[in-house]
Amino acid sequence: MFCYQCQEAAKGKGCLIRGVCGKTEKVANLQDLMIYTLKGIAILQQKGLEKGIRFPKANHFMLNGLFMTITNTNFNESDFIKKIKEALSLREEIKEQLIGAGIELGKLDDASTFTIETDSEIYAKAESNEVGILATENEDVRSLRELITYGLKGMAAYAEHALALGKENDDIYDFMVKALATTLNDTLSVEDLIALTMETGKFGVETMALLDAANTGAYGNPEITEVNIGTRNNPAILISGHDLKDLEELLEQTKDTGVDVYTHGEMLPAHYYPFFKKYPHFVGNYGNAWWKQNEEFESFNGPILFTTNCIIPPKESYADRVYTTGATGYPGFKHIEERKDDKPKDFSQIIEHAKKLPAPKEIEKGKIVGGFAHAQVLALADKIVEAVKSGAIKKFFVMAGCDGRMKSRSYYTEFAKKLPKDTVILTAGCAKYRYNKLNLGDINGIPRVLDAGQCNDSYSLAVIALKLKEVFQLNDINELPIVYNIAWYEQKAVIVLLALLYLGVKNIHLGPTLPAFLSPNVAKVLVENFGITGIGTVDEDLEKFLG
Ligand code: SF4
Ligand code: SF3
Repeated sequence: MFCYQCQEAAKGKGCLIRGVCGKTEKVANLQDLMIYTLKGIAILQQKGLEKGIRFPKANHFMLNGLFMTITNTNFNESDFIKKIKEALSLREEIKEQLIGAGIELGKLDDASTFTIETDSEIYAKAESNEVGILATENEDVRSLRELITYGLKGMAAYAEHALALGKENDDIYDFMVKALATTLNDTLSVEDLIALTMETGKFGVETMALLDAANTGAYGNPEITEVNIGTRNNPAILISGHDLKDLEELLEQTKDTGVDVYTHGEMLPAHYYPFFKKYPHFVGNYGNAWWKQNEEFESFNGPILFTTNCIIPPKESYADRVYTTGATGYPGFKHIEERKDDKPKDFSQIIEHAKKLPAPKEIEKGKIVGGFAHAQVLALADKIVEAVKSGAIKKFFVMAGCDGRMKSRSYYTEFAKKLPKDTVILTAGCAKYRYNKLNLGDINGIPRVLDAGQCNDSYSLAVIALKLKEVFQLNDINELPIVYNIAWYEQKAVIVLLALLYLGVKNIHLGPTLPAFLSPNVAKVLVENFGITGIGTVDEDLEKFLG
C-alpha cells in the first residue's frame, strides 16, 4: 500500500504498512482499485458526453465510490469488493450503450478493460503496480493527479449530500467525469494539470453552493442558536457525520418513542437550522470532534449512527452499539441500507437498541453558540460593518477546516486564546472544537467565534468575504482585513482549499503540516502564485498576522 491523502500520512510522507487512520493494507489497495475502476468508467462516460449522452446511474455511482475512499469513511473490505464488482458490470453496461449509439470505443486502457472473476483476483489486481498512486512515476504529475483526485473526493461527498435532498447539477458531474478521466491521460503537461486543478476549485465552489441551496431549501437558513452540551435522563442515539437527510429521517422515526437524539462532531451545526428545532427530543451536542470518539462513545451509553466520516477503530466497549449508513462502513458495525423507492431509511433497529440502554453520562454542561452562515451574518452586516469602521473589530481570522488528533493541533487553541480582543474568528468544519468552548466573549454583541457550520459551509465564509468586499468597495478580496489560518485533515478540506484559491484568496496559512502529496515543485507553484504557507509558532504567527 501507499497512501498519502490525509494530514496524518506517516512521517509526513505516506503510509506504507497500515494507515495511521487504522486502514489496513488490503483496504488501502482496494480503495486504489476502486478509484482506478472509476477512472476507467469515466473514460467511457466521456466518450458518451462528447456525443451528448449522459449516464445518470454512473454519475451517482461515482459520487458514492469516491466518497467511500475519503479518510475515515469506510474500512470494510467486503464493501469495496462488492462495489468494485458493481463497477465492472456498470462499466460493461456503458460500453453496450455506447456501442448501441454507434460510438466507436477505439483502443481502451487497462482501467476500462480489465476483467475479474473472483475475490482473489480483485485482491491481486488491487495490489498490482498499475493500480496504485505510485503507478505515476513523475513526481509532479503524480502530485497534481492526486491533488485533483482528492478534490474530487471532497466534491463527491458534498454532491452526494445535495443529491440526498434532490438537488444535482449535470455540469458538476460532467466536470468530475472529465477530471477523473484526465488523471489517466499521459499526454497532459504539468501546466494542463495545474489548469485542471483550478477548474476543480471552480466546481468545488459550485458544489458547495449546490449543497448550501439544498440544505437551506430543505431546512431553512441557519440562525443564531444556543446548543445545549449537557444531557437528559432518557435513552438516546448519537448521530455523527454530515448528512442532514439521515438526521431528518432519524428525528422523524424517534418522535414520541422516548428516545432522545444528540449530535456528535460535524453534525453539531444541524441545530442551527430552523427545521430541526421543532423536535423536542433533539437535545443537543455530545462531546467534541471525531478523534475523541473512543472516550465519548463509551460514556454516551446509547447507539451511535455514522452518516459519513470520520470513523476511528472502535474500542470493544462500544463497538456493538455502532451503526453505519451511506458510504461508511467498518468491520462488525451494523449497516443501515439505502433508501429505496423514495421511502426513508429504516432506523427501527437502532431505536429498539437505544431503548434497552441507559441514558448518556453527562460529560459537560452549558451551551455553545453558532449559526453564523451567510444569511445570518448578512443580517448582521450593518452591525459588523459599523464595528469594522469604528475599529472595534480590527481583523477577522478564518480558522475553518478539520480537527485531528495530532498534538501539534493545540496550536489552534492557543492561537484562538491569544488573539487580541478586537478580532473575530470565522469558522466552519470540525476545526472549531479547538476553541468553541473557550468563551472568548463578544464585540458589541457580535460573538468572537462565528461558526458557519460544517466544512462545506466554508462556502458561507466565502460569500461573507465577497459581500464585505462589495460593502467596503474594494477591488480585491485580499484587501479585506481577513487572515486565513486553516486546518486540514482529509479530502473535503482539499476541495475547500481549491475553492478558496479559485475565488482568488491569497496567502492562506495551512496547518498543522503541509500535505505530503504536494511535490516540492507543486508546492512551489502554490507558494509563488497563491502565497500558501504553513504555520509557525503561535507567537511568531500572531506577530506576522497582526503586524
Ligand atoms: Fe495514512 Fe491518511 Fe492514508 Fe490513512 S488516509 S492511510 S492515515 S495517509
Ligand atoms: Fe472533520 Fe472528519 Fe474534516 Fe467536515 S469530520 S471536517 S475531519
